[in-house]
Amino acid sequence: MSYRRGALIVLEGVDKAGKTTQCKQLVHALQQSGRPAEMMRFPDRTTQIGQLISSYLEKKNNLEDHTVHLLFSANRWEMVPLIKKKLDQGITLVVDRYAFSGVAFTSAKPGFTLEWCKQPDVGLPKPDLVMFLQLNPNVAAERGEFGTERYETSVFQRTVQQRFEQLMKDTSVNWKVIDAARSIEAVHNDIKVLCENSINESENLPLGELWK
Ligand code: ADP
Ligand code: FDM
Repeated sequence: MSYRRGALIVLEGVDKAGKTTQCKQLVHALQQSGRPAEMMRFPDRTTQIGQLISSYLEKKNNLEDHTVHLLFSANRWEMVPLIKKKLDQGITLVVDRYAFSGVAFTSAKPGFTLEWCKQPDVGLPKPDLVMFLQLNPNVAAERGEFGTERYETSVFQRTVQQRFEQLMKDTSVNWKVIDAARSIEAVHNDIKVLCENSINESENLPLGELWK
């Protein structure tokens, strides 16, 4: 039986690494080359759970740290039926942040282990490819001031970067590190090649389960 699903592609990286810019360009390039592709982002602030998260990030409400971690995870789980449906339809999903941001950000807070933080996301659809946009915090700072949202401080972002580095040691995930300090176009070209290879490799393989 022929089975051609879309690929689940994730872009991760610290603030201002260029994730959103690159996700948009990648989706556009894939569509131009005749491959069905759509963008998703987490948190998805449009759902009820997403709205709670959004007002937490905007510091309009406070939530207990474990609670907000579980809400970020729930915000991914609520999208799983849609993710699976799109992939089954042959649509490649390009996702701006996923469970790796979830773990990296919460575990950067005092008292949280990587292991605890991973548990709620165990079993999510496993990305076929996770591209980590690597950017030195000093270069990121040149891309503009931090905004006013929660987590947007250089001290916190440095800890987040360390947590991402710990997560990238896990070889069960298909990580690719991209030098994000180059021009938008140079970064895009690398990402596009990796993504096209991943689409070709994944199309006949079943979707995996994350951290299982
Ligand atoms: P992120 O989603 O990772 O926070 P963005 O894509 O929003 O990053 O980019 C942050 C800022 O940096 C934007 O102003 C964007 O135009 C700029 N930018 C993105 N990629 C590059 C790049 N390769 N070189 C210089 N500036 C960039
Ligand atoms: N974030 C994002 C988390 O703390 N946990 C998560 O699971 C995810 C997906 O939320 F500071 C953080 C990371 C970032 C913020 O910002 C979302 P953007 O600008 O919408 O990506």
